[in-house]
Amino acid sequence: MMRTHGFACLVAFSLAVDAQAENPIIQTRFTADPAPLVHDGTVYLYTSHDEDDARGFVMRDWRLYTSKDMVNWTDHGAVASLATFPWARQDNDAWAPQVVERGKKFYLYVPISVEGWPKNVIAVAVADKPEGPFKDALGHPLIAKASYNIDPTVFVDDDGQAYLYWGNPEPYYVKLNKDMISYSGEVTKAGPKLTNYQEGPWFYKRKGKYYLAYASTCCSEGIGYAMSDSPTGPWKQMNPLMEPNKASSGNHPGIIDFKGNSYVFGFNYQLNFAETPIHRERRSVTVAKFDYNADGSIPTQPWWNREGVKQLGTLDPFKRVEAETIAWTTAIQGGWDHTIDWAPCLKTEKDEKVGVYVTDVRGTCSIKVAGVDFAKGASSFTASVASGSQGGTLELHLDRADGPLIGSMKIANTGGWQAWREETMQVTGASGVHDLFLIFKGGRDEPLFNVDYWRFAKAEKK
Ligand code: FUB
Repeated sequence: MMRTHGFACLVAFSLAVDAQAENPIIQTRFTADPAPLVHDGTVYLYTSHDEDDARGFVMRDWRLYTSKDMVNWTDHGAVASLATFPWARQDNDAWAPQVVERGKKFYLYVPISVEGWPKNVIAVAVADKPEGPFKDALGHPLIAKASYNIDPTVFVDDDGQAYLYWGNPEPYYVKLNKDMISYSGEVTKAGPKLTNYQEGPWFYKRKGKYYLAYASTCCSEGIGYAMSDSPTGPWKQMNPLMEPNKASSGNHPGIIDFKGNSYVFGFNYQLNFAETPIHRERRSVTVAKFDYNADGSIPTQPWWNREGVKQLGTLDPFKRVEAETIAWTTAIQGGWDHTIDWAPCLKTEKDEKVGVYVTDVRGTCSIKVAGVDFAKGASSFTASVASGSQGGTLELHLDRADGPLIGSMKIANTGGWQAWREETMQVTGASGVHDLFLIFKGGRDEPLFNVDYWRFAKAEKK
């Protein structure tokens, strides 16, 4: 989290590298119901999405963020939406998703609703790549209407049998067929009853043991989990994985192992409460690292912290970096001595031509990219930009928003918001590993300029 600091602190701490991420990990949108998938050295984090003006649940699409280091997250925009399922209700109810991989295809399971009571169904869409686009696999629900049909989670066991669990206020399961879009046998209630089960199951296997983690003990929700020696139970309820917290009515686990570490994702309402004291369904995905006990059980974890998790490795700035790769973004209001925890100052949009880009940047606005390895040095910085306004200034600082300035350039009107062109500035003083802050400066009345991607050039060897 950005702290209040003045220039005295700037001198004292200018060499500090804060490679810690911040929780919540996405600040450009309200996100919930995290569903991480590890594929090819990358975490693909699928989320549901609370609209900016939501009071209760207002949810219309599912979004994807990726990271190789657990700290810098790249926005891939919406990978599916209610329009993917034209036979479903179109104005709301795009709830908790999960994507699993099988046979080089990626299957997205989602709860949505249809006309009439009960309204909840589970649908499946398929894609050739984890980034989508996901297409409706059936043209109708996979799991027919029932009041308990929310929050699907799918796991493919070592013997090839896939299981779909889901449900509120009790978990149900079916065995999926190999095609992943049909099932065999009856819908069955999992048991024996898990007394603290609420919703949001997350089903997986680790070291021969099966786990069913879930949002527990409504409301406030913590995270509970159960273990079993078999994929269909009987389930043994374990200690709470995370106790509920009054600051958050909801929670929703997604659990992975990645690069030798174990992580649990969930959500809190921190960004909502940065904007208003009123509780609204404007949630934000969080992450914590944890360690299993030797017997496979999980010690109770503290509530989501503000610091997030440690970065795994560094980011290479000499390759193209999407501008929507962000460890933290916030408006900087009232000058450097009055930086604040979080206020929105930019958006991301997706476009057929250039993909996702940073847009609608206003005022003084920062993007932190954590743990950037400038190696022996960088000589210049090039960004693809577009502006339909008077433009603004882009400054690059190391370590903090008010850390050493390594370069600055004015971005003028390029002829329109999609009139992209590369602009280059010389940089000095960037070598070794630093957090990089892209600082946008200009007025608040109109957007400054869009940025699609950036990269540094290596300094010539002397
Ligand atoms: O996001 C909508 C619903 O809220 C989810 O489906 C539940 O798990 C809870 O997080």
